[in-house]
Amino acid sequence: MKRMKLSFRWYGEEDKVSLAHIRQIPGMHTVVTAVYDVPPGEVWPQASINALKKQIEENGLHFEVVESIPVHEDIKLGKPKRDRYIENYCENIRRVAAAGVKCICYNFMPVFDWTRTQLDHVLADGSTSLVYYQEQVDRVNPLQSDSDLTLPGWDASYSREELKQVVSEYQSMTEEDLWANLKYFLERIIPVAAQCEVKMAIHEDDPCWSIFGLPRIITCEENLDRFLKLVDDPHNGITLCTGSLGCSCCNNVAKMAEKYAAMGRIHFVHMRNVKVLADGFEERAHLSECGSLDMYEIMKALYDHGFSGYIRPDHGRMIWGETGRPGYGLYDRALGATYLNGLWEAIEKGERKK
Ligand SMILES: [Mn+2]
Repeated sequence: MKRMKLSFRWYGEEDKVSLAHIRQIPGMHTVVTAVYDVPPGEVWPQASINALKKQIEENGLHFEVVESIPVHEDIKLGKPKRDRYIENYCENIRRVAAAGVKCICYNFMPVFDWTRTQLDHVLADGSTSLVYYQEQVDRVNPLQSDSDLTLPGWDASYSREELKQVVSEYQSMTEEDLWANLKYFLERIIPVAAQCEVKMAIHEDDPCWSIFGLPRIITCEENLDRFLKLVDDPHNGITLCTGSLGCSCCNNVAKMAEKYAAMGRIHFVHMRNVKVLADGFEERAHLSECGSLDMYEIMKALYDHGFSGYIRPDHGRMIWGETGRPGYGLYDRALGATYLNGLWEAIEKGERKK
């Protein structure tokens, strides 16, 4: 019987959420983590990878998914040094594969990873969540160094001047340039992933539209179709992030789940719900009625098309007085995990009775 493998993101020793707690979530299979103390573009020490594996396995869990191996900006920009960084990337694939990793999540967003305008917006029930209001984003100009506005989630590893520098390097780059650089990267890493039997799973851009004039391409069905054809190999797949795609009402996430699961190209799923607003979105509890996404329809699509990859509850709210890394507390994500288990069991048993 094909079955999803439930997973949970963990930020290592620094994480306030412990492996001892994660293992108590019913049905938990895999811990999703990474080596976080090596700068992007460099090779991860095998000892660090093996230490993660050991700790996770000592807690009765598996270490089969890495999120993320970051892609150096020089690769996205197509700069001369990219070949060296791509070779390091390939070496990281080999090293995590040697430790038993089966799936690697990564993204190809210029400069900024996920972007939000507030990380502790108070919802009606007193919980807090991450929100994105376009009108606030539009007031920020990363090229203006005297601007005192910053957004949470911005990479603290850049100083304001460095940020200005790297953003300006993208100013002359078109979406087509970014596609070409992505293709160049995939053509070199996918054969290595295939050899190591590792599934590469690109994460969609979050939110799935251009911000600050930077090109963004992993945003919609048309572009995901194009992405999968760049290197048409089952090892070149996607992380279906329901919240990243679902914050645009142009994306029909259940339809995309159905299509790409049927193609065998969804290797990892991030399940979270968002409430789409006229001018942005708010992250909400996982339950369908709390947001704009029909979580049942998405799970049903995955089930119907034989999904047997990894799935994890994505960002959760902060509830019950918990403090910690925004989006990555224990309680609401554990509720999300239990909800995913419930959906799957109900769908599976309902289908068996037919
Ligand atoms: Mn995600």
